[in-house]
Amino acid sequence: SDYSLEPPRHPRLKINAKEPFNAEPTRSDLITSYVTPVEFFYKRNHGPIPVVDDIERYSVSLCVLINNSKELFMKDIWKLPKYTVTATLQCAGNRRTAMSKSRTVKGVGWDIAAIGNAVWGGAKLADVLELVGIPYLTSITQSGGKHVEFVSIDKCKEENGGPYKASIPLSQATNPEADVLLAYEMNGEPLNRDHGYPLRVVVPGVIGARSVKWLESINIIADECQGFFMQKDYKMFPPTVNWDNINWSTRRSQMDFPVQSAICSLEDVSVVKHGKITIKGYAVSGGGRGIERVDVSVDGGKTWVEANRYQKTGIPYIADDSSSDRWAWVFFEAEANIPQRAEIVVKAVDISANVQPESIDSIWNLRGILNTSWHRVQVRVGQ
Ligand code: MTE
Ligand code: MO
Repeated sequence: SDYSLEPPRHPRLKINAKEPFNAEPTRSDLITSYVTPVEFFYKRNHGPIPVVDDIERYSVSLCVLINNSKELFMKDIWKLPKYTVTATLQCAGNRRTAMSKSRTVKGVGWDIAAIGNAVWGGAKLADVLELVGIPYLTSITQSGGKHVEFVSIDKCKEENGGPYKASIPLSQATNPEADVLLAYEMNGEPLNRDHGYPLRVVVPGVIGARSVKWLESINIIADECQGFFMQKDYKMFPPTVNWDNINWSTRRSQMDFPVQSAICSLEDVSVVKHGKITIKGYAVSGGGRGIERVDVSVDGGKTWVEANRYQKTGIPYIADDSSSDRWAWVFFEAEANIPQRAEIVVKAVDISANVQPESIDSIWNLRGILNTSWHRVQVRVGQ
């Protein structure tokens, strides 16, 4: 593996691991805009960033049956109707550092910014599959295909030097409403190398791990992808499971992410001026479930007030409204007078009335994924 050809990155990113490169923006950089600037979008890699320098020759092989594959060039993909989908990508490991403070977990440490919201541009996977004879809303092909596997051109050590890969159900891939994209643009610009140039998958509402970057091939297969990141990682275990008694096959590959929120206008411990403070952050849920409510407490969770929610500045957010972005986070904002010292807490509720769990211990798991416990910060009034 070779890290001599890594792209340039913004100096203000916080580097959690250098090789492979894993970095997140500061809390305040994360909430400066609803659409996360590419330079402040978290970067989560498992190997060196591949170099694709001949875009004319680059192609993705689409394999419907063994011995029946079609090469798709960028010009073929550019010809399909172009969609833009505003979708939040969140790593399952977001907020892992806090979980590891409760009990040690394995994995790259992340604060609360392994998440970002972008306007992805590209072709719908459902349209690409239609090109090769798989109609919309197919859950099983004639030859028994039920999953769509995405294989990358990168190389990672977890796959013993092989490529990163993942799969999603065929029913989701062929559902145009699921908005699964083969994206070539991010925020109106061609994807950059860190985020999957020239072509990546974006699976809205699902943990970031399934949005495979730097596509090499797409395969219709009978069973779920057997790669490391589907079978030996990114699964949610109960708190009793440890590295001696783990049985990976007993659990599902995580797909949708649960309801999440975090305060970004304050650090874990902050000193603030006397008077009113503004509490700001993000809330999002998986599976296209909108955010119904965001509750903020300034007394450690004894009493709560409801925060204002918005996507576009100035317009109150209403879940499921035709003007809201279904796959995207909401920003929340609340003002509060705080006593000398306070523990500020946030929790969100999605449209299915799913709520975030109060404690980390109740959801602790050995890989430290899906830490969606109430987010707490401490403030003290100073000068
Ligand atoms: N795709 C490839 N090929 N290699 C990777 O290491 N990481 C995955 C996913 N797709 C990964 C990948 C994970 S775990 C996440 S969270 C997202 O990409 C991160 O996407 P980003 O770096 O564009 O934010
Ligand atoms: Mo991830």
